[in-house]
Amino acid sequence: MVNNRPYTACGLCRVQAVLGVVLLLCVSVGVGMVAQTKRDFNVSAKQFRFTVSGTDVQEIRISQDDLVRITLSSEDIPHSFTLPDYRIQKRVEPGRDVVFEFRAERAGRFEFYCSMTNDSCRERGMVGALIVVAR
Ligand SMILES: [Cu+2]
Repeated sequence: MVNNRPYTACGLCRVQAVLGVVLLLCVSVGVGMVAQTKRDFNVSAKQFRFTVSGTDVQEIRISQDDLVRITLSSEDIPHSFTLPDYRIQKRVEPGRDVVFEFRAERAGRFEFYCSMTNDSCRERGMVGALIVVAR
């Protein structure tokens, strides 16, 4: 019996430790799911419009803290996806899609546009908005 005591105590500690780890995992998974809503968009550039996921609206609507993944493509000439408020500047050439991700930490309406100057894309209408709805 005397010999069993340390073993029993140790077993109890182990059970508590396992429960603690399980609890910690549950909490972190739960937090992760709340904070990491993943949103996928296909942004296609063509003189002189952006097409967002097949729609004619040059808008990307998301919620704050979403993890946004954009697949950028061009249908004609080199274009860019420039979103200064999020410090994003991606250049894309036809047939060479660019994929990038960012977390929408700031809520608000932010303008994106094509910054290529040769064809004055921005002036001709390659301007859209990232709309981040506050949680
Ligand atoms: Cu352009």
